[in-house]
Amino acid sequence: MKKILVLGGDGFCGWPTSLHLSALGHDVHIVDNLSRRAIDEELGADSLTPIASMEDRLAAWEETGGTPIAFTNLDCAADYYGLRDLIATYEPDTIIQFAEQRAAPYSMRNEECKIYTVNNNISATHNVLAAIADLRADIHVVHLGTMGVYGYDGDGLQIPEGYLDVQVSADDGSKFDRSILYPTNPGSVYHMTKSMDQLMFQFYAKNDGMRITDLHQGIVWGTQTEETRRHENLINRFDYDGDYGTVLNRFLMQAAVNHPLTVHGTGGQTRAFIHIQDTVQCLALAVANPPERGDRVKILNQMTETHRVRDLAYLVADATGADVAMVDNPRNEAAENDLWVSNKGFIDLGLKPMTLQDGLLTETIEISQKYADRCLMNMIPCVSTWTDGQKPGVVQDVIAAE
Ligand code: NAD
Ligand code: USQ
Repeated sequence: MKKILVLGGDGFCGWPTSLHLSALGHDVHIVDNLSRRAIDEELGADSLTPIASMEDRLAAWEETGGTPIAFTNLDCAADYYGLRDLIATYEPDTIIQFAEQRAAPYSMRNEECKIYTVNNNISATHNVLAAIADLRADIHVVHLGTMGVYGYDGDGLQIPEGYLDVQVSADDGSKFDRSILYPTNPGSVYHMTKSMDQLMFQFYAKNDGMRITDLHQGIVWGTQTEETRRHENLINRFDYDGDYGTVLNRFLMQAAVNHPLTVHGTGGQTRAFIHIQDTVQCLALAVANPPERGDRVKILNQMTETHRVRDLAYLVADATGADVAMVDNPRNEAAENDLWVSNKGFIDLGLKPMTLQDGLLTETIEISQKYADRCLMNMIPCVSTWTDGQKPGVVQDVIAAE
C-alpha cells in the first residue's frame, strides 16, 4: 500500500485514477482547485454526463464500500506553501501530477488563455518539484505528459520512449554518442507547456536525484471505468465542446445528437489513442514501478493504438448512420501524417491493451444517447483558431454516410 497524492483528481483522468488506486488498496488524497469546473462555467459549457460535486463523489465512493479518500481544494500553481505544507504533513510515497490546463484549443483561444495555460501548468508542476526538493523527500513523481511533444513529422521513424540515441560528428570528423530528449515539436501553447515540463524533470532528476516518471499519453477516449460504473454519483466527466471535447468522444456524441461528424481539413491527421480504462491501468503500473534514485527520467508512451481522424469518422458513421462533414481546420497542423509509436515500456510492465474493437465504442455511444438531451448544440463548433487568418471549424458541407 502506498500513500498517493493525486493532483488534479477531480478531472477526466484524475478522478477514475483516484478510484482505481483506492480500489487497489492505496491511500489516496486528492488535490484540485476545481478550475476545470470553473472553465466550463466561463465557456457556458458542461460535461455531457452529469458529474456530482466532489463531496457527493467521495460520499458515493464510501457508500459503495470504497476506502475513504481525502480531498483538499488547493491551487497548486498559486499556493506553493499550501502545497508544500500538505506534502510535508501527508508524507506521500507518490505524487501524480494531472493538475494542468489540458485543452490545446483553449490554450490558443486568446492571449489570456495562452498566459493562463503557461502560468498554471509550468508553476503547478515546478511547485511540486521545488517542494519535494526543499523537503528533501524521496517521493516518486508521476506526471501526465502528452504524445504531442514529439510532433507529427510522419516520416516513418518509430517514435521512441522519450530519448533518441544519436551520434554527433565534430568538425574534425570524430564521432560522439549522445542519448538526448527526443526533440520536441509542440503544436499548441498547451503542448508547449508539456515540452517545457520535460526540461524541469531532467534538471530535478539530475540535481536532486528525484525519481520521476513522465507519461506521454495519447488522446483518451471513453468515459466510464470499472470503478466509476459503481454508482451514478461516481460517473466520469464527458467533454464534447469545441475546446475540451477530444476527437473520438466528439464523434460518438455528435452521432447521438444527429450532428454531422466534424472532420477538420482532410481528416488525414493520425493520432495516438487510449481508452480511459487503460489510462487507469497504466497509472497503477507506473506507480508500482518507479525509477531508482539517480536514474534519468523514466519516459513511457501511454497509448494503445493509432488512427487517422477520417477513418475514425467513417468507423463511427458506419456504426451509427451519422453523416460526415469536412470542416475548415481551425488549427495549424499537418494535413496528413503517419504515426508509428513504441509503447514497449507498458507492454513489458504487463499492460494488455484494449482497442476500439473491444466493444467499448458501443458503451460510449450508449452513454452519449442516454445523456443526449443535456447536449448544448451551440458548444459543438471548434471556434478557437490557431492564427488570425484561420476560419473556425463550422460545418459548411455535409457528406451523407454511405
Ligand atoms: P482535466 O482538465 O479534466 O483535469 C485536470 C484537473 O486538474 C481538473 O480537475 C482541474 O480542476 C485541475 N487543475 C488544473 N490546474 C490546477 C491547479 N493549478 N491546481 C489544482 N488543480 C488544478 O484534464 P484530464 O483530461 O483529466 O487530463 C489530466 C492530465 O492528463 C493533464 O495534464 C493532461 O495534459 C494529460 N493528458 C490528457 C489527455 C486527454 O485526452 N484527456 C491526453 C494526454 C494527456
Ligand atoms: N479534430 C477533428 N475534429 C474535431 C476535433 C478534433 O478533426 O471535432 C482533429 C484535430 O484537428 C486534431 C485531432 O483531431 O488533428 C486531435 O484533436 P483532439 O482535440 O482530439 O486532441 P488534442 O488537441 O491533440 O488534445 C488531446 C487532449 C490533450 C492531450 C492530447 C494527446 O486534449 O490533453 O495531450 O490529446 S496527443 O494528441 O497525443 O498529443
